[in-house]
Amino acid sequence: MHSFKEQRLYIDGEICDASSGETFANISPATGHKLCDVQIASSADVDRAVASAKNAFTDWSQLAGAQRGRVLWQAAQRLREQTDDLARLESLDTGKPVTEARLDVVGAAEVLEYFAGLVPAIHGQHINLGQSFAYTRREPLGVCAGIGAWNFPLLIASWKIGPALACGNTLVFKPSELTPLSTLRLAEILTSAGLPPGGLNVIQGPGRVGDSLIRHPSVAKASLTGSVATGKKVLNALADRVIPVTLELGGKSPLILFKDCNLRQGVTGAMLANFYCQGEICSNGTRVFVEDEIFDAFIADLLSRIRHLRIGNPLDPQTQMGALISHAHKEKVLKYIETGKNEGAHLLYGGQSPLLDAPFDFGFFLQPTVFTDCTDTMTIVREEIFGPVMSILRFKDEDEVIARANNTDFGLGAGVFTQNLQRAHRVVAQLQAGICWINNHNYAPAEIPFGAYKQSGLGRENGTAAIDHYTQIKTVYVEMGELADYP
Ligand code: TXE
Repeated sequence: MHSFKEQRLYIDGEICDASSGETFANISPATGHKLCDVQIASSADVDRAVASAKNAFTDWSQLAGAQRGRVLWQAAQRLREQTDDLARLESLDTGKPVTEARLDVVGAAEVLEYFAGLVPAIHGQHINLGQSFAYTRREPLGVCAGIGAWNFPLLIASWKIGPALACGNTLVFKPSELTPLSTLRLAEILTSAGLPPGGLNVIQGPGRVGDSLIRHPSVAKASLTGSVATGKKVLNALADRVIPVTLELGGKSPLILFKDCNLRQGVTGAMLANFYCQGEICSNGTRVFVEDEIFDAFIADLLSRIRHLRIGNPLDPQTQMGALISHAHKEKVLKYIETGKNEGAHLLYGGQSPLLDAPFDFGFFLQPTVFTDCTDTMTIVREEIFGPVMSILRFKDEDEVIARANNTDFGLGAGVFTQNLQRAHRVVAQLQAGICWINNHNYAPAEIPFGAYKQSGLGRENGTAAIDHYTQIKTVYVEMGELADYP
């Protein structure tokens, strides 16, 4: 059985004790056993973390961009060197398959490399006004607060830490209380790569710790990945001080398979969009719209492949589906499955805990689950489940499916599978989603902006768009003529 020593906070370039005297238990999703206790930050610890980041900001923000880039690049190389170790840690903490966790570590390194390369290109504009002129300076914001979710702890942290540090900000980060481990390691790596003490501080604890962090008067920006409900609370909390915010929230994304798609690819896309990471992905295509003519063939291919998904020990490189994050979350997903049945959807596959040997018999595993005979008004079709539950819906024509796909308050992702080039672009142009995929789903490399329409979020992460959200523009007007006498 795996266990770790009690985990602490990371402030001012070193691991340190919290002053609250309180801890919480960090549970292994795969076995239900305790991995370790984690110290909870007190409000004095939050103060200390923010003060340290504020102190570090003065020097860090004034470094030449290329110097900041070198630190990020170095950190990325150390992440790469420690891929096996970090992937194992992330897999133990999240319950996800270690092969997927490896891709997360590499993805985090790629994000830091991307922003390392981008730093020297962060600049303002020169605006010619005839005789006079103006210019803009892109200035950092100050101390940023990052708050993470539990599905991609390391990747989510790097999506916030990479651009924030590149732009000259410093950060205090609170990982999800369900996955506290990997961000501490990332902080140590950044320090060893040359980030000055206080450049990144990590505090631990439940939502109330995140709340006191974002409300701290010295915090200049907040970035949250989490549920829509928490996003609304964060927006409200920041309204008083009118500070900028980036929100990556939940979704109920449509994935549309037209009759002219490559069906084998479409089924692969639908499976990845529902069962990768046990279905715990905000942009998952959980409303799978299949055109009438290919419906039966789609179901046949899906059923022939779904039974081969290997569920079990997340540390086994053969495993393709691990455990859900917690007992409470699994119960929530099971409740949705019951609701689906009660509201008249047909449970085509799964819906139960797989039979696994000890020690995984106490883990939070769930079979991949598929519903057919779904309607747009059913709870399982409207609400985000955040588990391996696919709802399949039939459609007859393009206009109909676009209207149905858009009929939701969420607006994070959307996928379209078709081999008709004009149809693909015509349809995505009408979909109300921040990120659309043609003949793929969920792929999000560092180079492309990721974010949402409607209630799924605000702002963009990654791509050059992220720079806009971690800098503020100062306009400087320069008078080159003489002011006329007044009065
Ligand atoms: O999220 P929470 P949870 C969605 C998904 C999932 C649901 C619940 O629908 O079922 O969220 O997951 C911190 N002020 N996503 O419970 O509660 C909290 O401590 C400041 C989508 O983990 O929103 C944690 O660090 N911070 C998501 C983080 O916010 C607060 C991935 C997220 O917690 C806070 C994961 C407060 N008032 C879940 N309350 C995605 N978009 O990928 C909580 N927190």
